Amino acid sequence: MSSSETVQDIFSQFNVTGTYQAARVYGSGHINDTYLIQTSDPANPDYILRKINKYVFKNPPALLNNIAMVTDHLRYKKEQHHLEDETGLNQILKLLPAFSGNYYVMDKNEDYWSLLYFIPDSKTLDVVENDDQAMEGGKAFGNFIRYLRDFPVKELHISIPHFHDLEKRLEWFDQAIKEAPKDRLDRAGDMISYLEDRTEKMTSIGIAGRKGLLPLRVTHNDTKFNNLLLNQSDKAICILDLDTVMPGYVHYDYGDALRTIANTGEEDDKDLNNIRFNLACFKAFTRGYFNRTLDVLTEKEKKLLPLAPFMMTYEQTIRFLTDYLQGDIYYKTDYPGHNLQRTKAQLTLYKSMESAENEIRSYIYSFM
Ligand code: ADP
Ligand code: GN1
Ligand code: MG
Repeated sequence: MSSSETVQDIFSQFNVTGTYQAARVYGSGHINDTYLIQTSDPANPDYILRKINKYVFKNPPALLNNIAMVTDHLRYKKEQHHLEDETGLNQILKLLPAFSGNYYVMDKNEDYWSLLYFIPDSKTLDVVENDDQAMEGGKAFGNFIRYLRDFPVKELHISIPHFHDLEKRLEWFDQAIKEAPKDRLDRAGDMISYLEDRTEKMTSIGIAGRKGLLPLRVTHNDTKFNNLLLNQSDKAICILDLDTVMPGYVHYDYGDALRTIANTGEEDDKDLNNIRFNLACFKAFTRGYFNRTLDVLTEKEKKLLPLAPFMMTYEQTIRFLTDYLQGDIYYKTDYPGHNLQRTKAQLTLYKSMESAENEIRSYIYSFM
């Protein structure tokens, strides 16, 4: 946004009801800039205005078209099957048009902005508080897979190439290691060799996919818990942050959700002692997920599910460490060394998963 252009100016270019009253920065996302726009008359809705990060998303209009197609499909399913009370589908995000007719406004800096209704009386949580919330997460993200299983997946634009392509991410990681300044490399210490020792196992899902052994589905690809809106009674009412909806494997969504939902600590916890893999939340999430997907998934998909939380936590560790080695160019950070702390926290979670590996596998397989 140029200095002369304000959030209010951007908002005024959308064709919606309500008079602008105030704006404030909202949420704890790491990529985009999110604002809550309050309107003056309580009879009118409030709005969420989002500036899409153009360094991360190279083609925002195509990304918004993905969101429009996927949300239209979910709305159609909801009406056709009377799914008003279905977990996660109580509300479906609705992109709002600008006066131009587009689902975006482009500012003078060529940044793209999109607008949604703000869903009132709701909350998002960075850390799960109890098993019931974890189960809601499982049902909601399971329903996402369920009700998009007949969507023509090839019509989706690839918003971020190689997003969950771990083999490619490992190449970028190697490159970052070669080019990193010595002080940053030293601080990564023995984490690098720990990660390198596990590449073969961690890339096996991606390789099975590449061989055509797994169906490409419409996946959310960013199923962390704060991308799920809960109401005040802890019911999951809306799946948020659809920017990364792309073709993918179910393991991305199942695994990435557990990365936050089954973590007793914060994603970037400063006290690593707070971090453990939470088996009770893992089980509750898995029960909810299977409740909505067991009849949808193939045998091969199910067989590989126990690896998914490992793969996604491992991938996130690699991503945070790559960003640290590259000088913090991708994720928003709150302090120097934030990405290093995130790396340590994710690796701690990964190690805790390793000590629960047998229980993870036997619980998942007990449903088959
Ligand atoms: P980011 O890509 O930066 O993570 P999100 O779309 O996840 O952006 O939005 C950030 C936060 O804003 C969410 O975690 C949630 O708390 C809040 N939020 C986003 N959309 C809505 C909405 N339509 N209604 C209410 N809160 C929302
Ligand atoms: C980012 O936008 P946000 O905060 O929901 C990232 C995810 C990471 C996550 C880690 C487009 O998600 O892939 O898993 O941070 N989104 C993108 O917290 O890179
Ligand atoms: Mg988000």
